[in-house]
Parts: sequence; C-alpha cells; structure tokens
Amino acid sequence: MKVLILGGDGYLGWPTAMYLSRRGYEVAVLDNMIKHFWEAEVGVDPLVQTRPMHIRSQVWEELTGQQIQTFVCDIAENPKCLYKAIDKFMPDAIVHFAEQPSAPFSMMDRDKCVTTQQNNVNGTLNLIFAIQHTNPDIHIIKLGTMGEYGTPNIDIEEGWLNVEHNGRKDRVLYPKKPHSFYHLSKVHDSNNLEFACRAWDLRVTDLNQGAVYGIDTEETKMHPDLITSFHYDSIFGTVINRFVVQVAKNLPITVYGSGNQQRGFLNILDTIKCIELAIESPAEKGEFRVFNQFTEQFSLNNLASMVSDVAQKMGLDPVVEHIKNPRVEMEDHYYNAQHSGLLELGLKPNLLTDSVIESMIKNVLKHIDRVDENLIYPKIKWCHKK
Ligand code: USQ
Repeated sequence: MKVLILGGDGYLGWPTAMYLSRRGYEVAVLDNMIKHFWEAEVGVDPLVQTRPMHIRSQVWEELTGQQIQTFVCDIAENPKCLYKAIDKFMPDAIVHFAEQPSAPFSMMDRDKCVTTQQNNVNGTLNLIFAIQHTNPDIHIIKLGTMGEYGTPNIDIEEGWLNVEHNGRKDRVLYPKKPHSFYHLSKVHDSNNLEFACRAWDLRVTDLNQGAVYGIDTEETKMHPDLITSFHYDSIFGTVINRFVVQVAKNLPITVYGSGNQQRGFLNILDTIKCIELAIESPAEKGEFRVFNQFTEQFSLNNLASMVSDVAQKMGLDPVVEHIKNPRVEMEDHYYNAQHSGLLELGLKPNLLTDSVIESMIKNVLKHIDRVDENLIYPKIKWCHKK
C-alpha cells in the first residue's frame, strides 16, 4: 500500500514515515520546511538539530534498502505541486500532518494567527481539492486535536453528537469550544473535511489527538541521523516533553495556573500505531470518521508530580512552580472524553510509566548542554491587555 505523508519532515511525520516503510508500506514524504523558518523567527531550536529530510531519506535507504521518496512542496501556497506529487506517487492514503502545530505561536500576534490559519486551513482545502481532482478514493488521515473540543461541561464524544431538539433527533458534529486560534484552525479543517465527505464522497479519518510526548521510536534509534525534532521551548514544546527537560536541567517544573487542567495524552509510539490502524481500516466513501486519539487523561498537577517523583528517584532535585497562566483556559473543569474507537481497532496503549519518564530524562541528559534556559518560561500571553 502506498502512503504519502504531508509534513513528513516533522516531529511526528518523520517517525511515522520510517515506521510504515519498515513494515512494507511504500512511503513518500512531503514538506515545505517552513517549520524551520518559524523556529528561527521566534528564536527557538529543537533539543538536537535534525538532518535535512532528503539526507534522512538517503540514510534510511542505506540502512534498510527501503526508499522513502521526498517531495518539497508548500501545499498551502502552491497547490499545483501537491497535485503533481499525488499524480506521480498515486497514494492509497494521505496522512496530513502539514500544519502549524503550536497554540502559543498562533496567539503571538495578528501576523502569526493569520499565518497559522492560512497555512492550516488553505493547506487542507488544497488537499481536499487535489484529491477530488486526482482520485477521490484516496483515504485522508488528518491530524486534528483534542483541543478542538475545549473543556465542555458535558462528556466529549468521538466527533459526533446525537441531539434531540423540540422532539426531533439528528446527529451533528460535536460543538467545539477550542483554546486558541491554532486549535480553531483545526476546527475549520474538520468542518471543511466533513463537508467534502458529504459533497464529494471523500473518505476521511480525523484523528483528534491529545498532547504527544516522547523523544524516540525504534526507527529513530537506528542511526543518529534519523532522530526526529524534539522541542522543549514554551512555543513548540508540549507539556510532558517540557517538564522532562526542566527536571533534567534542574529548572522548576512550570505548571500554568492551578494545575487542575485536565488533558488527554499519548506516547509518540501510539500516535504512529494509530495512523497505521486508521490506514488499515479506511473510512467508507462519504464517511467523515472521527477518533479521539489519546490513551490517558491527567491533570497538569498529576503530571508534575509523576515527573518530579521519577526525577527525585534519579537523584535530581525537582521543584514544582505554579506560574501565572499565560493562556485563557479553564483551570477547574469537568473532563470526560470518549476514546474507544482506536482501542476497538486494536490499539494497545504505551502508558506513561515511571520507566518511560526515566528514559526520557536520561535521553535529555545526554544533550543537556543544548538546553537553553531562556526558552523555558512562556512569554506569549493569550490576553495582551492583562
Ligand atoms: N502547560 C503547563 N506548563 C507548560 C506548558 C503547558 O502547565 O510548561 C499547560 C497548558 O496551559 C495546557 C496544557 O499544559 O493546559 C497542555 O499544553 P501543551 O502546550 O502541551 O498543549 P497544547 O497547547 O494544547 O498543544 C499541544 C500541541 C498541539 C496539539 C495539542 C493536543 O502543540 O499541536 O494539537 O497539544 S491537545 O492538548 O489535546 O489540544
């Protein structure tokens, strides 16, 4: 089976490409490298510099004999190159990671907000049109986010909600109350994709993913040139990855606000497995299928104490600091999100155990001199007037 991965240079796209390639899929990656530009613009750097995508692909071929084709293309700005890549590679499935992934980046100023929404919404629209034009049978696997839902005071369902109103019943897309302009961009994507399924019989799986943690996979460990991009800064770093780096560097764990915020989380290994499961059981023609892609739910306080306990056992000296929340988000709220779809497809979760946290800390310690303390505290506020 042929799989084209959009955003194949990134934290999740590249390990997914290698995983699938190693398991017999014919894989191509496509990226415009814009993330490196955004990183330079906001002055951050991954923990370890990754090798360029085409070099990683060469190293992969030397190691495994498997080819990962590369396309350099901006799907938001230059849809023609996307059409061409699809025509040339003729994928059965397209995995779409090619989006600006940071909520703080999108809240920085007008320019970053517009960049985020243009990049994400236009890119997805161009993909929808490219598929309708080339081969409507291609299965789109789109990375959405649990943050699309926000923190409603009712149970979160998997994408859809059955409603009864004035004695009549219907099934509607779950109402969304996201946390940022970034999360909103994914809501817009979901709406556009759902419409394309209804209008043009496309087949789409929208994976509403929780915050991902983890540094490596079996494949990234095969060669130093195959590592993936890992961020710990306050713009592109996700919370568990940040906490782990903070204890390794002997800096306070930065819990925003009360720390009672609850979120869904998953290991990078499970992200990749979920993609494989979605590819193997495609959505039906005309179906907009949604899975909530996370394996465990924690409060930020839970996470801080889990990371802190492990760090202490390792002889480190962790401190938990509650700092003023730079975001506008509920801190005390109900949270109960369904997530049975991927388990039913066969997902066996890799949970956040002490040994997982320990191995992440050990991994960071190897590169500890690269950690820039200036990138730890958040500088972007949701409400500029506060
Ligand atoms: N937080 C802290 N301390 C920190 C960093 C974050 O307390 O040092 C808190 C935030 O206030 C928030 C929670 O941790 O309540 C999660 O923050 P995050 O930065 O890990 O996650 P988020 O901004 O929601 O975005 C990340 C990814 C995004 C993905 C999303 C899934 O960057 O691409 O869509 O996780 S989810 O969190 O389910 O929306």
